[in-house]
Amino acid sequence: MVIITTFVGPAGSGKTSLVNSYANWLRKELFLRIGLVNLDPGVEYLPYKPVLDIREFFTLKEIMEKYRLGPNGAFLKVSEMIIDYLDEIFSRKPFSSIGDYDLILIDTPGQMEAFIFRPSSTLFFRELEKLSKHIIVFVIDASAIQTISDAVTLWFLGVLTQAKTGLTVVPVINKIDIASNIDLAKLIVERPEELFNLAKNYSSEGLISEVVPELVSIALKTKGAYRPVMVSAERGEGMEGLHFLIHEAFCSCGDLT
Ligand SMILES: Nc1nc2c(ncn2[C@@H]2O[C@H](COP(=O)(O)OP(=O)(O)OP(=O)(O)O)[C@@H](O)[C@H]2O)c(=O)[nH]1
Ligand SMILES: [Mg+2]
Repeated sequence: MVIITTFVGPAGSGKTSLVNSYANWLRKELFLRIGLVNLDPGVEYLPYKPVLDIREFFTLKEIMEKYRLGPNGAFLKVSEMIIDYLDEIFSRKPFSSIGDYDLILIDTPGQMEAFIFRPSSTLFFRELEKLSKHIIVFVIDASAIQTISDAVTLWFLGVLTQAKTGLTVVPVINKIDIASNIDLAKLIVERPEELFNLAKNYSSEGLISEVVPELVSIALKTKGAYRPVMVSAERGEGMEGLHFLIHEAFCSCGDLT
């Protein structure tokens, strides 16, 4: 059964770089057949060659010009247009011939809220589910984590993604080569329970010191028993761990036969 993995995460977290590094690793080390899909109409440069590229249908620039929108408005329009193009998208490779692939990796638009937290992702993922089991890798930028609230809020975005999609969502820490606070970033995937105690003693004033521990306790309830994975997409490090994680998550949300 083909493994379908969608890479989601805040703008610039390294989704595109990770799709590229992971695909290269899978081809080189495991000789697997990989189908790459780019759903980001705003990307100018792609380091990989997609089988399906949303820019064949429209680009962000075209939408901005046609509808006289700024980049964020255009991303919202893109969300609607992905729904309009669903039949077209799913009639193309790799989706039209998934038996030709071992893994399909999907790179998503930079503005995650304009896709994941809109109705379009529900409809898109519903179509994907008809083809195979599907999991989400939530990419967290280690260089964006300096404080406990940075760590907790980024982790929580992944939890919200799980709540919105109902899919298995596994967090992966990227950019470990330039992490600001590597120990804090590590806690998210290694020992998130410890974040609760840290958050309770968080010295920040007011509401935030009450809210952060609450967020941690909610996030802990959704935590799966997955291996901790930290990668550097830039250096191609940690790809084996990422592969085992995806395999494990896939097996636990469906069988591999
Ligand atoms: N140092 C370092 N830089 C990275 C790593 N992964 C990505 N980057 C850099 O981070 C920037 C954003 O990377 P992308 O792969 O485009 O991130 P993205 O999430 O696809 O970005 P959007 O699609 O625009 O949201 C680029 O300059 C990358 O070179 C990493 O592991 N280490
Ligand atoms: Mg990208």
